[in-house]
Amino acid sequence: MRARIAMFLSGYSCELREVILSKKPKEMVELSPKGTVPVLVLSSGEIIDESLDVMRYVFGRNDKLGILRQYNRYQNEMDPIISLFDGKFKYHLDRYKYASRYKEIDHLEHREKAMNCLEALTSGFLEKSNYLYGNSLSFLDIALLPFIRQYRIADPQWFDNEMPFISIRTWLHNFLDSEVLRRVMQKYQVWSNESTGVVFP
Ligand SMILES: N[C@@H](CCC(=O)N[C@@H](CS)C(=O)NCC(=O)O)C(=O)O
Repeated sequence: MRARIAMFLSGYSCELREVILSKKPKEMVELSPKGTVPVLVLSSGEIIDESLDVMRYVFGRNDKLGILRQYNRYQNEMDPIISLFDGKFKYHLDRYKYASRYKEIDHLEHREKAMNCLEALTSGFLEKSNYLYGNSLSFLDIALLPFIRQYRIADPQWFDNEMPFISIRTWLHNFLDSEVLRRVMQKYQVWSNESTGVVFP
């Protein structure tokens, strides 16, 4: 989702090959053995298979919205928050979200621990705007919102009514209602080596 949002906003286009993670095509794993998405293959053959690197790359090619320029300026502030969410938040999110896979542990404890990470976001811009930096999606919003979306999906009723950080709730709902999300969440036919991908965006 990070990569798709970055492509959509930068206007960088690619051939998109939709995959099912439980049935990864061998062509994907041959190119990127770690078996995670996104995998961006450049025409030079270079592989970029970390979502943040894909974001940096596509915004580096076309930064018409100034998202990379702003990221470069505030990188010292944004990077520790991205690491917190890629690390600690994701760890607790997985254990909260996949309660059945982690039976022996209390998933509510993980909900709470993930929520403590959200507190790191409440002191800045969110109090005044629906975005983390200024008045539009920043690199940091794009990096974090897919995780917050997952966090809500685990228990929407709790997130929408009881989760205590109202500015986070408004921030997410603004994103859920956005044209950007609608465009990047379109469903595509699963790719096979007998089909061609689709042009995205
Ligand atoms: N650090 C990686 C993590 C990517 C990642 O874990 N992606 C998930 C999907 S959101 C995945 O491909 N999981 C592999 C699987 O479920 O088999 C990145 O941000 O690119």
